[in-house]
Amino acid sequence: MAADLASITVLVPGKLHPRSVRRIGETFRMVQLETTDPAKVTAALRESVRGVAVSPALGFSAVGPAFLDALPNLEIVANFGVGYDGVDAVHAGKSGIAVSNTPDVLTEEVADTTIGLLLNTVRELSRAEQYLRAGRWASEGAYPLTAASLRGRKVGIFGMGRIGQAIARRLVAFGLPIAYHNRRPVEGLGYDYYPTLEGLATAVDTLISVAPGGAATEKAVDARILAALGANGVFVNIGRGSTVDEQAVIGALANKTILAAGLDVFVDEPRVPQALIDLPNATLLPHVGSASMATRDAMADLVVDNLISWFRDGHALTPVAETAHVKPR
Ligand code: 8YV
Repeated sequence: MAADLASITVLVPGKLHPRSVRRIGETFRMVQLETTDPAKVTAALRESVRGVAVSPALGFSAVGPAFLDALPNLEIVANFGVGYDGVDAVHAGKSGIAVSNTPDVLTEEVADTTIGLLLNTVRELSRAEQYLRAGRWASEGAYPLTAASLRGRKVGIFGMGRIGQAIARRLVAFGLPIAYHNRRPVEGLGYDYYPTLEGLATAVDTLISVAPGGAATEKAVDARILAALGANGVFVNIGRGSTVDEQAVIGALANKTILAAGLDVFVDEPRVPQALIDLPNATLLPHVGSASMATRDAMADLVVDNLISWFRDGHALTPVAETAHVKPR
């Protein structure tokens, strides 16, 4: 018997990609709420909500235990984004609630952006363009030679998942040696594995963090790691701001403990510390890793396709590991 999707209530708390909102509205009974504050959950929502679609970004309060507990008939939380640190997936898993994310569809885009950010950081492309636009090429002559080059660098990748591997593939084509740190070595991968982040940082001069957020990686890149990277060190973060001690990065850039940093993610987005903005050796992007129209459309579709697959076919398309055991009620 075909599931009557139009009778299933899906709650959208906060802002979500318009394509997801449109498709959820066309497919399900959609209810929108401004926050994930459990106090805003009415008795009617408590009774009816079976799905949630959420994009916990831009200062949006997270999907925490109290919100999940406020929805006793909730079966699935479809998260917009491969990173799902904004959703308490462990609590969801224990409560019999599935969580899905949006892997694969953004992998190559984020890897492309990472290479752009790395090149920009090392060869100062943004600053060189600003120099031209300010008329300084004509008035002062050629832009100064850059202290750094990509040539001869050894790259360490922190977080060798799908995106980390896509970055590594690109850098191999650039002729650079790759090493990595992960909780475990990735089977079948030929790059040098370091069981500690400090060991990796000591062995390389270019560290790219693609690590997911969450308690296990909180402030993993700290003053010690940056010191291990050394004076020729370049640090790039495309993963999550929470994986870095941001004050330590500011200090390391200001004191020249490392040469430069390229950051797409920050601790308290969209707020970026003025001290970071003031540093000429920091290249800063406003979390644009996956932010092309095509890739965001694909992510928006995967959010909705996970909901449809759950309620129609009895499984999520891309469930997260913590809730892989959860089955429909
Ligand atoms: C998005 C991301 O910026 O997928 C992720 O984990 O960080 C990005 O692709 C974010 O999820 C959208 O708000």
